[in-house]
Amino acid sequence: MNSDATVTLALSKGRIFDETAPLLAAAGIAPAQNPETSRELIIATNRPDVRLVIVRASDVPTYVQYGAADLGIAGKDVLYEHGGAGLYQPLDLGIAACKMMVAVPEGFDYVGAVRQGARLRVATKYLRAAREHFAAKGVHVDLIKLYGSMELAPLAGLADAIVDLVSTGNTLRANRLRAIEEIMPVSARLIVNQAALKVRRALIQPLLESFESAVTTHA
Ligand code: PRT
Ligand code: MG
Repeated sequence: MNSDATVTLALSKGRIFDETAPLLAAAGIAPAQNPETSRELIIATNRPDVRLVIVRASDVPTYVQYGAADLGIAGKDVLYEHGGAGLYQPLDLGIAACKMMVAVPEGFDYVGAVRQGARLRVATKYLRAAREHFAAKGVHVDLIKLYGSMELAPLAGLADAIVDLVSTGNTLRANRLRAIEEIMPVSARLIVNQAALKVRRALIQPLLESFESAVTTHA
């Protein structure tokens, strides 16, 4: 864990940072640099006791789990795959909202294939959520792990179906896919290292409270 006088918050660039910025402002935290344009990965703030570390979205829970960051902001999709060990999840921030869904090509008879007990090939970066979803429904699947552009997999003949996040639905439509089942609603959560919360409660607790009131007033 880092020094007792500083709190480190792990964030990813892009939509998480964009949608967190108003919550940081409401908590009186102003980043010294814009992580979207800066090459620095550790970003100071106007508050000497708060700094940001900029990491890949899927790495946020890992930084917080091991105490390299005290707090972090991560999507429920990412937290579900991580498993949540060592993490306290006190607050749904309600930002970066979308749904994790199963999608298939427009012409694909998913219901018919399932009824016949076909073994479906499903491409996804969300192996755990997908495995549990299909197991609960008794659908036989071979999961294919991808790291990006799941939408391409059915078009290129790699898979029959995908599990991916959907917000506007534009990406699915542009690739002639349709969403057929919702796996879970997704939004970003505040996560806290359990040990850090005990050791640095005096610093962390007020931050939790200002995030909480920022969320309630923005909601
Ligand atoms: O980009 P990188 O591989 O580093 O990581 P990442 O893609 O996980 O990060 P980022 O910044 O893209 O997403 C961070 C978090 O935002 C995710 O973990 C989700 O919790 C949340 N989020 C909310 C989304 C979306 N909405 C979303 N629509 N993440 C991704 N998408 C993608 C989706 O995968 C699909 O490709 O947007 C596309 C669909 O969008 P629509 O609007 O066309 O439906
Ligand atoms: Mg991305």
